[in-house]
Amino acid sequence: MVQIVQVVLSFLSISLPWSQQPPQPIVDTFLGALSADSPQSNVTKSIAIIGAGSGGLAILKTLLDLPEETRSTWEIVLYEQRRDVGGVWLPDPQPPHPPSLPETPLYPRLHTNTPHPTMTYPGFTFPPGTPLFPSHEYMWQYHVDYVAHFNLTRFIHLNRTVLAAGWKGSSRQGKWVVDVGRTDRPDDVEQRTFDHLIVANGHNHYPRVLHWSGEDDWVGNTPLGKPKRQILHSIFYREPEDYINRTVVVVGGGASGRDAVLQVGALTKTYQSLKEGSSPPDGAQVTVKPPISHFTIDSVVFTDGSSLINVDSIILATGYQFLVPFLSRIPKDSGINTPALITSPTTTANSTSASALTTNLRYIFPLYEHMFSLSPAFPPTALSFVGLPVLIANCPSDRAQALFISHALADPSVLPSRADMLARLVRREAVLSAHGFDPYYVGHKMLGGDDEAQAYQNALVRFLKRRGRLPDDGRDYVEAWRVMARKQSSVLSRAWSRVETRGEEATWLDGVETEGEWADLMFRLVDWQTEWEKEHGQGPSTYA
Ligand SMILES: Cc1cc2nc3c(=O)[nH]c(=O)nc-3n(C[C@H](O)[C@H](O)[C@H](O)COP(=O)(O)OP(=O)(O)OC[C@H]3O[C@@H](n4cnc5c(N)ncnc54)[C@H](O)[C@@H]3O)c2cc1C
Ligand SMILES: *[C@@H]1O[C@H](CO)[C@@H](O)[C@H](O)[C@H]1NC(C)=O
Ligand SMILES: *[C@@H]1O[C@H](CO)[C@@H](O)[C@H](O)[C@H]1NC(C)=O
Ligand SMILES: *[C@@H]1O[C@H](CO)[C@@H](O)[C@H](O)[C@H]1NC(C)=O
Ligand SMILES: *[C@@H]1O[C@H](CO)[C@@H](O)[C@H](O)[C@H]1NC(C)=O
Ligand SMILES: CC(=O)N[C@H]1CO[C@H](CO)[C@@H](O)[C@@H]1O
Repeated sequence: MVQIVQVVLSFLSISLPWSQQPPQPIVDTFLGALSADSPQSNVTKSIAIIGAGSGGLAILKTLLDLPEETRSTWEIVLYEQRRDVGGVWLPDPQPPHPPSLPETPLYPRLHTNTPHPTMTYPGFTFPPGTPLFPSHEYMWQYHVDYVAHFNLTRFIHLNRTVLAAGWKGSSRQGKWVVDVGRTDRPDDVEQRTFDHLIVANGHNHYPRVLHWSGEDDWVGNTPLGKPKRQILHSIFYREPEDYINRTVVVVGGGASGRDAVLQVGALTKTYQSLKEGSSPPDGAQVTVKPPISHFTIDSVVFTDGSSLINVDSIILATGYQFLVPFLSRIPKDSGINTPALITSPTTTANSTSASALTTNLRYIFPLYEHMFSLSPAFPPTALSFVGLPVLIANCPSDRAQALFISHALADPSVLPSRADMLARLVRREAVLSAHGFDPYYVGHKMLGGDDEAQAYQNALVRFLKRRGRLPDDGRDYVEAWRVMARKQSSVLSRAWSRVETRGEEATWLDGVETEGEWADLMFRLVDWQTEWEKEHGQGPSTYA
């Protein structure tokens, strides 16, 4: 019996898109024939993943990890609009031309702000010799290596944009109708149906742009002989040299704002406009200003009444918006008349009252555990999201979410009832409110920092272990060394700067290959740096 099943399965694997062998073109021709609604099809479940960044790759790999007998008749397709995998880590082919949005906010001098062993999918390390705080090229290569190592290529359809996706059916059953466009032939749109959509479209693509009164007059009034005034979001930021001879105000103190002031501040007169309670990063050559109040024709005025008349550039490091344009559009000729996602910045709906999935640009709701749609329009497993949490190490969190989603797709009964999921979400929101936070403003941010982020991932995986879906080794999902290294991230950053200053990278990295060895390296570096700082004090300026 077992043998027959295996023979049948290996036969299936020759002709189905998840076959081990075959090159992309063959996969493409089979797709048409195998669409889930074709009568000869043996596909029991069809799943479309949107996006080949950290999140999309994690869910693709994790679905494939399900037991062969569970997923052998599933069709899994990943659509990625860009020319390659890697999401934000894949550089743009050319410099941005505002106002057209670039494909990624990536800038040439980007290094990770956390040590790479903490940024990995568990069990899949960066290659030996990788600097502890690598430049972005290593991050992109890591994603490419992941795809190659786990044989993901044949599921990934590059240069394919999901243009619109609508739900045809009821709150209990139905299908997604999806329009997929080709990047190279925009008029060539294929329509497909799927049982499940998994959205991993990233959330660093739609800038949050602030506006102030008087800004247009200020921009239009460049004094004679001065560089042309500009207000640009940090998504357009590339090289600090672009700002030489300009006086710059960077608005915002998040990761993008910190990098911008460190890089631009070293070359030109730079101000950082910050909310009360924020401070500039260590080592930045900037003057702090409060938030901007408004512009006059020749000056930037701040909320404390002070103003600057010599400013040439404003960099808005003001973050990004949660948008999923293709879910807010209806597929052509589909007979569907309600978009799956309502985009409404001023909505007064809440998770209980919302009649549809809604984004207010900061928060997509109602979602169970930042993943499953609780929209009354379709079943919770019909639509899920990977990668929405903010202030979290993405790859490990994407993998924890992916485990949860995979098992829920394999067996929806693993999920609590819709009413229980909604009750849990409402409870989470109530707890935030009770602590003085507006849950509709906080959105998917892990306010509690690493503690909350790790508890979140541990809970997802523990849930699956308790229900027998994963073997229970009695350990937390987030490994003790990862917890330590996230806590000591800034000590590690100072340690690594000191290693670099001393030119000792090769010595430290020698023989470091396995996950355990990377963990050990970080423990040794923390001890080494802590010891040194006891004697010499902190700070990069004292290393030499
Ligand atoms: C400048 C910058 C620096 C960062 N630095 C760090 C860091 O140091 N440490 C850290 O932990 N995190 C960092 N991050 C966070 C980073 O975004 C995540 O680590 C992670 O890589 C995001 O992966 P993702 O898959 O969620 O999204 P993305 O990487 O954005 O991938 C989404 C993919 O979906 C595709 N897509 C979107 N819409 C469609 C569509 N309609 N059809 C087809 N494809 C579509 C996009 O083309 C993209 O490839 C940084 C982010 C930025 C922007
Ligand atoms: C995707 O498009 C790029 C051009 O933008 C092209 O070079 C590449 O070959 C295409 N890849 C696939 C798999 O179609
Ligand atoms: C990937 O495919 C190769 C060759 O088909 C195979 O040897 C290898 O075991 C596969 N790797 C994984 C992780 O499945
Ligand atoms: C900056 O200004 C100096 C002095 O006016 C000029 O020599 C130099 O070329 C300028 N540099 C750039 C990059 O514009
Ligand atoms: C959600 O909205 C409904 C309808 O406006 C309201 O009755 C309810 O109190 C709101 N719930 C919360 C938690 O604010
Ligand atoms: C390719 C393949 O295995 N096709 C099978 C699909 O399912 C029908 C019956 O459900 C079989 O007769 C086919 O052989």
